[in-house]
Amino acid sequence: MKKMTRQKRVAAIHDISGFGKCSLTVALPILSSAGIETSALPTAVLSTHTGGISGFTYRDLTEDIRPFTRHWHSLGLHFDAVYSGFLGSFEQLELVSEFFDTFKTKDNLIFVDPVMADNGEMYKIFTPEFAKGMANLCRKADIIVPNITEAAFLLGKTFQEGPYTKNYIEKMLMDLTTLGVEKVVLTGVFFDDKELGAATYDKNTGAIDYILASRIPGYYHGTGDVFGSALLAGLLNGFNLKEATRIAVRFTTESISRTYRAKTDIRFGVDFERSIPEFLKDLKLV
Ligand code: PXL
Repeated sequence: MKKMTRQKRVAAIHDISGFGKCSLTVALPILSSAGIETSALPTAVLSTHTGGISGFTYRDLTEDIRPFTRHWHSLGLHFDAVYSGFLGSFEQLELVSEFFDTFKTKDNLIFVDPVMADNGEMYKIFTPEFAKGMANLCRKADIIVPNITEAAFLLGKTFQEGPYTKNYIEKMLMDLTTLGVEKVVLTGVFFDDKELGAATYDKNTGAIDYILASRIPGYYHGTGDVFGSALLAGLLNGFNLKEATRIAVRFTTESISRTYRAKTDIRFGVDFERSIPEFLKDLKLV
């Protein structure tokens, strides 16, 4: 058991997709289970996510973002981290940037997952122009967690299919820090067809680390959000970048592996819920 410390608080800025396990329906339970108070700023309400499911509803909440920001500011709230994910428009990027300006402090963490693309393609609601706006938002972050496709779009480069070389990944990590961020965690890294995982770079220490795990076949929806939420939970529980990434890779891989064995529809998200007990052990919370 860890000794009692002040409870950490996160502002999570994502959409809420009712079904399909991603964004807020993933961030809230994962961060809460790790003992972190999580305030939610929903950017849109959808019946499901947009990844391979048609007919979803989409209620945009752009108009509510500034009033949320002002109200929370008027309450004098402090956040140990601000975690942004899926944002639906340029206007939302602008408003979230304002949120960062309002709540940034000397020692809190602005954590941006530049959700917009995977497998070499932008998600269908985004244009390549959107990547420029997202790159601007990343400039305000302390840590960003793109997958390789998102990293290519952020850098204005053509997506390259894997397997990758260490040179390629390390150049990408360095290039991403030219956006002004201190820490980068790149996901979807692989050097052969057996393993897949993440590469981390901390500009302050110069350390680059690879955390790979056995590859499980299939592309499972929402795993970026599972990974990002677990990584943030690790960082806020005092683990360094490499250790927190290791915990997040393990949590995500276990969740995918259980879902693979259950043969669930890959669009319906992963069974991360039943990985929580092991996750809490890894975090040394139980
Ligand atoms: O997991 C990323 C995500 C979040 N929210 C919505 C999405 C996606 C990815 O497709 O569609 C609505």
